[in-house]
Amino acid sequence: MIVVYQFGPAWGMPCISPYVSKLVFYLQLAGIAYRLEKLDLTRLDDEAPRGKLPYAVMDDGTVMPDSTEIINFLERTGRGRLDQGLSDAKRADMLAWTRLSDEHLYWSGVVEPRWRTRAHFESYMPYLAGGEILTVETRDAIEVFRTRILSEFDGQGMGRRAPEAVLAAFCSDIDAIKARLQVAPFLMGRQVRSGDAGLYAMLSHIVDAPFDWPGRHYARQITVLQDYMARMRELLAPFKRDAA
Ligand SMILES: N[C@@H](CCC(=O)N[C@@H](CS)C(=O)NCC(=O)O)C(=O)O
Repeated sequence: MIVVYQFGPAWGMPCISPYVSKLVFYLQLAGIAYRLEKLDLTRLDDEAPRGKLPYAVMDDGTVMPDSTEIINFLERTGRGRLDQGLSDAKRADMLAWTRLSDEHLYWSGVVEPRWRTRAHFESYMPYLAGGEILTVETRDAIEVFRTRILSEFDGQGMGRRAPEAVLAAFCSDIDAIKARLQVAPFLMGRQVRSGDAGLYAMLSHIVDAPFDWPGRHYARQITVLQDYMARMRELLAPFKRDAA
């Protein structure tokens, strides 16, 4: 059984991390057995191979980082078959959408509202503490982690934009996703594929997580997105046990 390391569940999702949620959704859709293990922030650098979650311990004991790398490995080795039959061109398209979601939308749609906005960050802290009481020491450790994430935000470049420019970048990504989903029920067509696990995870972390900001309102009023999310929720409903 694959062991997936995560922070902890929240808001009806398997984890407060969209990348962990993505991997869990993929494993559920692909019918691959897994178990979740909690890892708290203070152990991240010592235990997670790249200091990030998720990472997974595979059946043979191999430790693998990165949601996309784990999914690609499972598909390549035939453990997962969600992408079976996709042409090389379709695979290339799916990779581009995955990069848009993981490497761009994440920063504008998750980090901006959750980590940069002080009031939201205060309400996020208990989740980062894994539901434990917030002691002075825990708060301090979480504040250090915030500085680290905001420095990555800055390094990526999104964090150097003014809030209005972040919102504009966010809305263009959402508009592109809307245009894509207008022509097919799932990201790559009529069938659910591995890319849907990531896209749906990112969208629910934007729409269903309780961080109220203009981007969330923008995404919430798009019917095409709502319909897509409802389709994905229905597919994932039988596995709801791992959600908070
Ligand atoms: N490319 C990685 C991204 C993972 C990632 O950034 N995870 C965040 C949680 S949402 C994290 O652990 N961040 C810690 C850090 O960046 O220091 C993946 O797809 O797994």
